Amino acid sequence: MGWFRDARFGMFIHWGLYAIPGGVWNGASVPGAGEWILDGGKIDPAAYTPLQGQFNPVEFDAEEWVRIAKAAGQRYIVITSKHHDGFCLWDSRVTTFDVMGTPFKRDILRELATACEKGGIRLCFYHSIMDWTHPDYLPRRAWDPRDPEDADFDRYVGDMKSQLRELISGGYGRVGILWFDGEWEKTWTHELGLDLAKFVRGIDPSIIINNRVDKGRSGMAGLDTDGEWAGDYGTPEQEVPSMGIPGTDWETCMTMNDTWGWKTSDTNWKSSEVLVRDLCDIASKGGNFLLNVGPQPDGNIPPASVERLRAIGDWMEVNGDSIYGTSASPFRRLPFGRCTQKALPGGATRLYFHIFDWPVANASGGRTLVVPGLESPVTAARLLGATAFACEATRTDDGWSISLPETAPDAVASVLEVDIEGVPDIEQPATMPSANGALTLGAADALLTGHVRFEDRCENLGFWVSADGVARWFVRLAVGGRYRVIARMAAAPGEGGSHFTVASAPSPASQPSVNGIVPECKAWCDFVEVDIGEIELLAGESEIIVRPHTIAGSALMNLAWIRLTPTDSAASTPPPGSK
Ligand code: FHN
Repeated sequence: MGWFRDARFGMFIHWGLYAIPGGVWNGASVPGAGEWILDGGKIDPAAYTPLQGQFNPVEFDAEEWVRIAKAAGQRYIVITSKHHDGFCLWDSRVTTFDVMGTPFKRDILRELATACEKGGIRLCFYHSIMDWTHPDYLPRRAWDPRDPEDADFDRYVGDMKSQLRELISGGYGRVGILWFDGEWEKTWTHELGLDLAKFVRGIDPSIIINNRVDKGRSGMAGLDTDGEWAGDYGTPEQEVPSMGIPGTDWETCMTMNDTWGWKTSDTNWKSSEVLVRDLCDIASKGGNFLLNVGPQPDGNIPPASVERLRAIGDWMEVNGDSIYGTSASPFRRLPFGRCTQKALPGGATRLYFHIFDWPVANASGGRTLVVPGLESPVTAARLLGATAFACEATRTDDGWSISLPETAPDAVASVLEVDIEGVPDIEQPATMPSANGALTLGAADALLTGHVRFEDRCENLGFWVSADGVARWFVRLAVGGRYRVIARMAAAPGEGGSHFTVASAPSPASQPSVNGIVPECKAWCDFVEVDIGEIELLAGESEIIVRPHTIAGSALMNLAWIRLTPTDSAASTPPPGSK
């Protein structure tokens, strides 16, 4: 996984026959992503496959694509060798439904492999297990008039293996990743996934295989559910995990608009500012960013995509060291942006702070960045991309404060490089009791994993649609004791009745958790405060963890805050392990 972790940033390419209709069929716009038009338009495969006779991307230039990717700072390319429609972008001996059967008659993947080899970019292949046109794939689309009795799924798997062998050993260079997809249908099983991974490894043990070869993926969150699954890394799609996942390799794949394959009507482009910050956010959590382009039927990458990639490349030109070869932030959270880190020779560490919010002027008119909780001695600080400015680092009670110039070198994300002695020693932020001893755990301070997110609308945790959604806070107490738990929450009419637990860890002997029931309110933001019982907390640092027990409606609840108020029976509970 070494090159994968170093690369951090890749280009996803979704290209095939679906680029020709571009989301329109028989004059009507077809809902859904461009590459799903056969499905979205309920098109008879026999009416779709003739698109092969129209595929003639005369402006395709593999070297231009590689130049665009390199200029963006992308270090690998994952291209659809075959998407769900079954059309093959290379000269396959297994089928005539390939690029050699088109007016274009050129092996696109071979040209791209040559250009990648020349340009020093790793070439990887996305390969769909699901195949809507192959005569032996099952299940067929419901509207497909062909008789499924004629299909032989084992024969389909054999064909897929033959095509993978063509791609791995057929002169397309050293394949970096096999990016499987379309593993979700019932005909694809865990056993077949294990077998396919073993087959690939048997040809080239160095190929990285994503987790979609098997059945372990937890939906669009992309990471594996518990269990032994094949695949080297997780694949969150169109989302970034709320927190880093120590010990897990993962890669977020994302479109720049809403479609993977070209769709003429999709102009909902993310800004380059959002994409740069997504890159920083993903790297700060130890992940890779696979950013997609959907080339047009003429072979050009859409200008709107090229424009964004150029902007990202300009940023990477100056700040790429803060992304490539870095690992996840040692900080639970930072108020001003993100952080990545790199080990330096001799045991020191280089921290890269991505500053999204430039500090406002302090009383003396200067600007300082306070890095909360950093205990390690700072030996040097340097602002990337800035004209000569000597950053001064000063130790404070709250961590380190580092002087900065009035103007940020980059309005989107300025990078401050800070060298420290040894490995990072951080006193992580934790909620402390207020004057009356209460602990208020607000939605904005929660550390989130799974399907739950912070919503600006009512400053709440929401979209809590799955039992894997967990919110946690860290609290620090001088003495332990018992606390009354009040939750400020809401659920729309008909959405009440869900159950959740509030637990502390480490768990004291008595009362480590309490259960709550979500009330039905007038709306998702019509909050009520509910006393859900008592919990005991130990002295020292504890985690307060809120997780669903049963979700009665479409979502657990909207949660504004949890408040822990000392009860009269507060008893001083010594910290764990103390005498
Ligand atoms: O159905 C595909 C979709 O077309 C696209 O290829 C994405 C990219 O990861 N994967 C599947 C949807 O999850």
